[in-house]
Amino acid sequence: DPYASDPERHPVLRINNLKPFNAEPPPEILSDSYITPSAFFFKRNHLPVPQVDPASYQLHVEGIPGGVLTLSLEDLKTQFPKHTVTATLQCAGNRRSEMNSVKQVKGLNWGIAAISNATWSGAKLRDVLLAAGYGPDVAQWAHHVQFEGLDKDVTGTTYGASIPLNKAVSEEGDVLLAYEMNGEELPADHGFPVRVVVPGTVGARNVKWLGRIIVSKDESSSHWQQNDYKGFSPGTDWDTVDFKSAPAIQELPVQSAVTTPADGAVIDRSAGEVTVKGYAWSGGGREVVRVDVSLDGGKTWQVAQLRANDKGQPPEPPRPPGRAWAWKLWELTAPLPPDAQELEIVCKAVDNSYNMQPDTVPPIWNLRGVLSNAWHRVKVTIKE
Ligand code: MTE
Ligand code: MO
Repeated sequence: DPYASDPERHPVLRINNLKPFNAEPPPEILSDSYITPSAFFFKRNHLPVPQVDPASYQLHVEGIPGGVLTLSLEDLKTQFPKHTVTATLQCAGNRRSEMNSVKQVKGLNWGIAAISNATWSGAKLRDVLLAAGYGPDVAQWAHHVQFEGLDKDVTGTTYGASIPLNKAVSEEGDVLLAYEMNGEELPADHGFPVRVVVPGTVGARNVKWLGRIIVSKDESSSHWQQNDYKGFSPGTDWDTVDFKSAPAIQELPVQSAVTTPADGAVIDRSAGEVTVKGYAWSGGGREVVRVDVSLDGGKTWQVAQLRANDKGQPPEPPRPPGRAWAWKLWELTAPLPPDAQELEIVCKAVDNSYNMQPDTVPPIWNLRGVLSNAWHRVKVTIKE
């Protein structure tokens, strides 16, 4: 069993698939803390977790004329300045179950918690590429930076993905070769000893157990870059889909969801009020500037309070424009409407480009169930 050496996991995680391991925390845990503890951070593995010996680990940087740069873990830690970035990771399939309930899609049936927030520390990819000889001459012909994981399928094929070169080399891109998560060495499930963290970019490009970096003219030729993680029209089905016709997902659209109360919860009338909590985030470093909450299915709205810190901790320092990589948690406490027996709680977020979430799923439905970001709706009943 290639999965026999997979690490232990926290029992509270909701398992979507055991081998490979895919799991998300109960939603209310996400809004309990701004920084998601690593044990509760969602886990999305396509393959068995590789066992990597940190003492003999090597990272190869290829594709730049002049040769291959090979770094040990020690080299990565000592030859480059250490940077720390707080960044939210979201799987392209987060909230896929809501698409599934409109019409069947292919993929893991994620709820609303295939998203989490952590602090990541490591070397900047930019610094490593410069050390490998990256310069304006390379920018003439190179367009992408590919990443290969050390996790392999039975045929020996590794997990792989790529990002645009601009994102990788930009001073403002904040792409890390991370060896720490939340102040400790990376857990096995999250890519020990080194993973790429591409802030603002879909989870799939944040390659774990990083083995090779390749500066290239072309995107990664991996299955996950070419024939997966792409968006299509609601009218496209498996007979007509042409994966070459759509770009690989990189930045994700604006997103939010209600983490508590849970769908189907019962609230006592005597409580007099209801507190609604959730998360909101947008891709590409776009900052969430507002979250609107409705208790009546979207007829009337109130503005939620946003928070970018853990209670008792100082708030995250304001991010330069375009570099808001981390989510906002939000909260709204409102009196229970006197006549209602039932509430349909809805949330929607707005980012600083004034992008907003679509109100329903059908117009954004797609056969792979990715990019699911319609208004999130939760029904609760009021007990007299
Ligand atoms: N990297 C490798 N090497 N293998 C993988 O299976 N899964 C990707 C990405 N990086 C994956 C990977 C996907 S689809 C997601 S959503 C994120 O890792 C999940 O990161 P996490 O498990 O740390 O939450
Ligand atoms: Mo993912």
